[in-house]
Amino acid sequence: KTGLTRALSTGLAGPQRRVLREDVLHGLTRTPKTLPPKWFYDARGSELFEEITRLPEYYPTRAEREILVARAPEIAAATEARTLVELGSGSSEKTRHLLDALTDLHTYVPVDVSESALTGATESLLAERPGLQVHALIADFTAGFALPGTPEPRLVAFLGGTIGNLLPPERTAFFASVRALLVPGDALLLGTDLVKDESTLVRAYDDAAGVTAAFNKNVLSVIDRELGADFDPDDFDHVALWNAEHEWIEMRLRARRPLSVKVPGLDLVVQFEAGEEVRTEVSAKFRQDSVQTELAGACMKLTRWWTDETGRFAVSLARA
Ligand code: AVJ
Repeated sequence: KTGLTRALSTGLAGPQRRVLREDVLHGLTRTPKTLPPKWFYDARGSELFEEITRLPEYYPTRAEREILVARAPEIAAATEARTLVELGSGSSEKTRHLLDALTDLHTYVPVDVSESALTGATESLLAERPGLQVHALIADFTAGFALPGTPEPRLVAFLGGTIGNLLPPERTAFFASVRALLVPGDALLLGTDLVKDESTLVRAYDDAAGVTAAFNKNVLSVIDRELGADFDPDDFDHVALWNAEHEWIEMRLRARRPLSVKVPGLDLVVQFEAGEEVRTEVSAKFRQDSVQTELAGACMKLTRWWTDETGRFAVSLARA
């Protein structure tokens, strides 16, 4: 039996819709305009992301999988985890390598904002691992959250490089709330994409097949559906660029012409000048010293650092 808190539905439930309204109102009335990346992931957006992970240009998923396959036994030996909490679990595909290696595992807690991704992942896991307790949580872990009481030691995994989608102050708050979940013996397993040459990075976020462009524009469809807006995704171009100062990739949507977009759910009309951009995502890239410094800032110690063969991506283990 899973802990899914409510049945499947196509739209957002009350509290989530309220947060979307606040995010869109705040983001589209400021200069420059922004939208938070978490709203990419409705059912369609989650599918598009899965498609991105199979693109030749998008290396992070394969690089991280290589690390997990090679290091899962070491991770299991180092943590002896009885509970695995996975933040932003998505389809939980990469988690299988961990689950297979964690022989003492009693409970798996996938946490995600995407209900559709959670439901699918949970159902297939229950079939594969009978006896494993699964408590799926639909939650925005960037907002801070509590965990069900589960056996220790616990391993909190935050993989995929999703930490890079948080802005620096959000990362600080996130690491503090993770630290607050950990008791002695627990650990954090963190996946981070690494700084590398600009063209490799930009191609990973601007693929030839246009899947990332469709993923980026999907946030407009979410706002259309949930808030009754009349965004036409064809009015925008997908932009991916490397911000060398902050060492992050930015995705933006650039208006092709002057636009006036109605958002009835917010009683709002949003004006765009031709060429005006909305920043929809940052994806920060890290170095070993920046990871270590950020963990230390939240009173955690980096205890292991693994990269793939070519040094594109890292998985870290940290302790309270
Ligand atoms: C896996 C969520 C971190 O930032 O690389 C993929 C999301 N955005 N292509 C990333 C994403 C554009 C992805 N995360």
